[in-house]
Amino acid sequence: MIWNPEYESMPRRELEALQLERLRRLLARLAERVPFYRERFAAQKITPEKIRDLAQLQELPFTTKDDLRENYPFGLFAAPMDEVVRIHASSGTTGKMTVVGYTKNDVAIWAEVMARTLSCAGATAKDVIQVAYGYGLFTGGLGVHYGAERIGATVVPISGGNTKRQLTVMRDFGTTILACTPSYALYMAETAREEGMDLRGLRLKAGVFGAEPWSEEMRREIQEKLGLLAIDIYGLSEIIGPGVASECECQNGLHVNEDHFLVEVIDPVTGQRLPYGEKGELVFTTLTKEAFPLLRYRTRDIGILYPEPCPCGRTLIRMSRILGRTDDMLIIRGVNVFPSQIEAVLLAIGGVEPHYQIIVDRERNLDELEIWVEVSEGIFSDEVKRLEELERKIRVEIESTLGIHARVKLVEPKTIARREGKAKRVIDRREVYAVRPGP
Ligand code: DLL
Repeated sequence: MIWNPEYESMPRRELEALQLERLRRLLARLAERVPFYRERFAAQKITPEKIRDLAQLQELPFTTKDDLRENYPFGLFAAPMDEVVRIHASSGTTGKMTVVGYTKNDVAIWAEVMARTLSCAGATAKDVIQVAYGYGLFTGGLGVHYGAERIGATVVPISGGNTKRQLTVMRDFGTTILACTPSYALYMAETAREEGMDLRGLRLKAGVFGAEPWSEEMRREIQEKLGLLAIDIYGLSEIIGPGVASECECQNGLHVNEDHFLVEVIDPVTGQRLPYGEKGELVFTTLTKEAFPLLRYRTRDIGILYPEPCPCGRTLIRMSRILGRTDDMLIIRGVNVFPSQIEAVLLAIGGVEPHYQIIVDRERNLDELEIWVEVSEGIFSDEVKRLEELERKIRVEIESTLGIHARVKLVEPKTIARREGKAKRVIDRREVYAVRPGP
């Protein structure tokens, strides 16, 4: 079902006129309320009022994750704090969080785009939606929650973790739609099998899975083991959270909610816009957000745009699944992790060398993080007890900074291979990015 046909199936010409009108309003708001943008427009001699055509968007500057970091925490907000009703955050490159804010109206728009997303998966007021994304600063839990309430479905806000209880709830409450990361869905399936429970015999009909990369092969496995339609949903905190784009029942590309988020694909090296069908970095402009609007935000996510009409009747453009990243961000159990954060923790501890290796693997459908660290000569010849203590300290520090558990292995000096040129710090054995580009 299409939640809001007026916008989701709007003729392209009308949609583009609406986008232009909203873009102009956005530029005025940025120039008026955000010193960062005002100064940037002035320095580049940009007069926002002169933008009269969507193609002119290409003349406007990008916003990057570094810009967010430099304006931490609220420097880019375009609404006074008394209008901000919610804050969310995700991890940033150097440990500084990316902080985002919402006005009442932003929360309402978020509920609207999430209602569209859930409707894409066939949700109606009759459904029982189990929200197993994390609640908290992460946008997954509350994002799905508000969308599900907007539809009038029955929401089960169980959050992540406690897998056996998830399964009991799924069976006893008659969950029809599951919302979690794709890897957690597979982990649930495996736990169910161990418990002698057949998920295919339950009432599950669809799942909205995202927040991390997955592949067509994983989709097949999830659909078979859980007996449901697995829908890919995409979003990022900076833009709104989940609700930026979602697959429909055709499972052939994700419709971008373009009346709220204008999407472009650019060459990540030159910054030039690429034609439809070409692979590049996804860039979003928020057209309606009040508290935290962003102009041409570079996501570092790689994808392709497909303008061809979709059989579902939505006219919103489709993007491929995410095909990679332009940076080295890893997503481990749904948490965004930058190798630089791990490095910062290690170097602050002392007794270890700046040589380390990060190994990410998937064991029983759960991400495992292992860190090999070289210790200094002096320490290595020490007693076992001191080494164990160091290992423990690193583990605890990693857990408290990144919020995820890591296995730590101390190795002798000079055991980690040195490379000329770029060090290969990360070995990711999960093969999460799809080989095929999509529709
Ligand atoms: O992960 C928002 C979200 C929650 C999306 C629940 C979907 C479901 P962040 O924590 O800011 O926000 O992480 C955003 O996650 O730039 C992508 O690299 C990655 N990502 C999100 N959805 C997908 C997806 C949420 N469907 C970052 N496929 C993004 C691949 C995804 N990667």
